[in-house]
Amino acid sequence: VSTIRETLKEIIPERQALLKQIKSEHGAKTLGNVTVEQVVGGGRGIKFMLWDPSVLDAEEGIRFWGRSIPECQRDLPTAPGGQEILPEAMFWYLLTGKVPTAEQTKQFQEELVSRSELPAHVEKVLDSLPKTLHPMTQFVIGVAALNHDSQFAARYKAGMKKAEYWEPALEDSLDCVAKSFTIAARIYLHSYKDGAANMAPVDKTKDLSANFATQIGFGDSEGFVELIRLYNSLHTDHEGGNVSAHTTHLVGSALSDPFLSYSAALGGLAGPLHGLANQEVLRFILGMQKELGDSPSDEQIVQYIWKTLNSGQVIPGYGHAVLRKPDPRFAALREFGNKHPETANDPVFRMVDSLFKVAPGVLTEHGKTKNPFPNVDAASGSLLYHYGLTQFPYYTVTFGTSRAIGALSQYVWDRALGLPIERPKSLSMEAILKLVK
Ligand code: FCX
Repeated sequence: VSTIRETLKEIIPERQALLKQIKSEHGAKTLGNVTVEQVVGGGRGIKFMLWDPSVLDAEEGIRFWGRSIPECQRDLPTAPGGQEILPEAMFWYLLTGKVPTAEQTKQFQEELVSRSELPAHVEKVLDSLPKTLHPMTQFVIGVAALNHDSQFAARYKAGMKKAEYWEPALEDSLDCVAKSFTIAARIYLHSYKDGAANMAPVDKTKDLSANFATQIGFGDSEGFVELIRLYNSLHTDHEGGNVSAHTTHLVGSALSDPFLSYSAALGGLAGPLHGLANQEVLRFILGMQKELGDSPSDEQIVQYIWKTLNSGQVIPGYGHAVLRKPDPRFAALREFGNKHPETANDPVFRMVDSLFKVAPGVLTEHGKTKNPFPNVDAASGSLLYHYGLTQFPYYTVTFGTSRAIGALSQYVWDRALGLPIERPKSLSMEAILKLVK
């Protein structure tokens, strides 16, 4: 069985040659003009960054190395007896563009799980934080503290050659993903239970999701474990321009190690317009349930949405900077909810479904958002809530364990391809006026 290192060693020269060819044959060609509106409008649509593991189409949604979500669900390995993609298999796939065999998946899973224990200093730092500190802030701190043992930082200091960068970048990235699951579990026990002193030790025969579920006390629920596998596979990557992926790429371009790069990304994921939206969705749905009861009529939901919009708030879980159709990640989570009898009849999940029926119409009539459809955050929280993970300020942490997989896959490629430090041009208003005169 070839390992992840051997597989990458084989592919990297091919991709390096492809990039060289693209640069030499097409380097001077243009990919489009940049308008003033784009510069002052968050860079929408500017083709700016190289990002291999996934590409987002506005109509169709995300494709991972060319495969849609249903195609990944068809082709990627699951846990024995399970139905959902294993995040470990997704990680291999995002790193290499190749579907891992069952053997490779098993070996890779074992390697990741064996890396998932935390250094004592990280446990100490996490356990010393105020329990009331937002779980995402704890996550930022925990991941940054892993930098203490960064192989990339140590080897850079010792004078490593540029051609070798990807190797310790890979080692650190595997550590960062594996340990993020354990950090996440520790944060949960610290914030919402009696602390992490008695946290279950890692079971090396199980996958990252099953270990995480056991550590936070939900290991007996096969439905929950499968949800965590699906959740962690779906949130991995959404091309490079979103705040968390782009931050990893940007900070990494200064040759900051994977831990520092991903810790910075988690700060962006913690924003309400990005990953924190899944927490906001649950707050919104529970507020609606409290006011309207378990089975409100469509008309009542429409009125509730208007009330929210008229008070100047956004409808969390709806809209997207790139997508113009319902998010296929939402569709996959909704399908999960509908296919399991226990979730299908859950009042909070049903509420998500009822909202989906009417919200696009209201948002269209409201006329502001360019995309009135649900994004990934619209359904995910209600499923976690069903299984008893009811502390919704925690939800973005589960997004964060997953996003590490995609963002750090590209981090490894950034180093393998020798991409330079990122430094786009900014302009003052006066400079813009001078240029457009
Ligand atoms: N409810 C109400 N108004 C909305 C809206 C929504 N769900 N989505 C967009 N709008 C508004 C914007 O606030 C903006 O208003 P303004 O002109 O007064 O500033 C206008 O519509 C145009 O915005 P638009 O171009 O459609 O969207 P952007 O690219 O600027 O922003 C996000 C995209 C996702 C930030 C936006 O749709 C939003 O705020 N949605 C709610 C929060 C959310 O669900 N975020 C998660 C997104 C994602 F899936 C993730 O990263 O996790």
